[in-house]
Amino acid sequence: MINLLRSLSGLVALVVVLSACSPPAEESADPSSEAIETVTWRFALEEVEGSVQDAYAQEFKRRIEALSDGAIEVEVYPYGSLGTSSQITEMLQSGALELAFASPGHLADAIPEVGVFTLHFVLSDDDEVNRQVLSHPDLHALLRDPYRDEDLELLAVVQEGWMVWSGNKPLRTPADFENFQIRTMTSPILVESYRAYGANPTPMPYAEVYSGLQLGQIDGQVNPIFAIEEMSFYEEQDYLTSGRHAQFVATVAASRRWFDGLSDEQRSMVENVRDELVEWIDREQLRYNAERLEIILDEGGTEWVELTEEERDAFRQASLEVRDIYVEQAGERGREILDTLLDLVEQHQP
Ligand code: 6CS
Repeated sequence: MINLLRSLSGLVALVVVLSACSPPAEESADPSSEAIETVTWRFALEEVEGSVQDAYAQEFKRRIEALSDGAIEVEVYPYGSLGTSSQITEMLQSGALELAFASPGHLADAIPEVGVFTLHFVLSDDDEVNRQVLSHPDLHALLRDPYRDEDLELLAVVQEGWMVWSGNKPLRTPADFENFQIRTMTSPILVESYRAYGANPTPMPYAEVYSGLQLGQIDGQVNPIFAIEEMSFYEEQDYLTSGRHAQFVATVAASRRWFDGLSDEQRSMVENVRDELVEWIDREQLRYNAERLEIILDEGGTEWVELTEEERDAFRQASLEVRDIYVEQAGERGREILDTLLDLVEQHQP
């Protein structure tokens, strides 16, 4: 953790290094071979090595490098090597990076419309339905302009697992959240979701959560299981409560200028790999979350609490008013995105 913070404080130096990087095209140094043009695509993560985002980026890298016969090299930058989620997004917008994960929980600061993915009880309880909905072209078509308005190109929307609340008590009812200081990601709409339960939401960057728990600055936090394990949050908490209130949804975005400058062949390569990875990453995230829960429970000291349907319903009712706040923040485009998302979920239910 200390290393992570230290790396974050080195951000300025790294930005300088990245912006001073040679322009993407390089010539092969081998004079005997025909000059092969190679380009480097930089892909930044909001999660550490071994995470779901890392699995995605490593597989993207493997497939792009193989398909391009080595003409394209993908460099993956895990969380800690560049900066916070918001700083990574700024680097993508300015073209200092080509590709990055951008989670709505942070990105909705810049693109309020994408805050739809932070609303509670909007998606299906069924992972397969959610996968189909989140990759649906109708949804992507509506999100495209909000991303492009911010100099980004939306490539993929990925579910990384059910959000789980951690704390030193079980969180079975909205009353249990009364004055509970819960760390949230930084977007304003997420804060509203927890205000609706009576909690005291405290937005902060991912890198500060562990020390926040350790120092008692926050009572709990919310994340998918794989993240709670790999960031060691569970070590500081006695209970994990699963209300299946929302998936952790991330988006993969590209620099708009870079994407527009790709050749037709490169663009279809990116889009084909993106499409192939929809099912691949969903299988991986399910496996990651199941395995990491076992690790946490085997270690002892953390109790797993699953809400009943009746308990979930109390949260569902309390969450509904936040949809109106979302529409106030995201406007007409937001309303259309929310209605489309709800319709798609309905249509895909088995
Ligand atoms: O809680 C967060 O801030 C982060 N959680 C995950 C699982 N991924 C990235 C995000 O920044």
